[in-house]
Amino acid sequence: IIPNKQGGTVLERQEQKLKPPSMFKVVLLNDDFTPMEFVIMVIQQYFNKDRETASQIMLKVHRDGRGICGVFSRDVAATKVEQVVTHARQAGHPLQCVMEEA
Ligand code: TYC
Repeated sequence: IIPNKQGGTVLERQEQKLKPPSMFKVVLLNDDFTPMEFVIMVIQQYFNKDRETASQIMLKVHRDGRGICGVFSRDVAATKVEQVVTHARQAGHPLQCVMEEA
C-alpha cells in the first residue's frame, strides 16, 4: 500500500519472493523391543502404505537402523511423529519416530 499525492493510497502488486515451504522426512528408528507386526501396522495406518510396502520399510529399519516413511510439510510431519509416538507409548513400545529437514 503506497501513499499518493492526493492523500490517498494505491495498492501495488507484491513481489513474489516467498520461499517454497521446507519439507521434512519422517523417519522410524530401530529398537530391540517393538514387535515387527506393530511397526508394520503403524506404517500402514499413519503413512498410507499397503502391507507389502510397510513390511519392506519395517525390514529396512530393522536392518539399517532407520528408514523414511514419507516426506511432508512441517506441520504434517510433526503431527505424524506425535501420533506414532503416542500410539507406541499407549501400546507400551519404545518405538522412536523423528522428523528431519529433507
Ligand atoms: N527390531 C525390532 C524387532 O526385532 C523390529 C523393529 C523394526 C522395531 C522397526 C522398530 O522401527 C522399528 N522386534
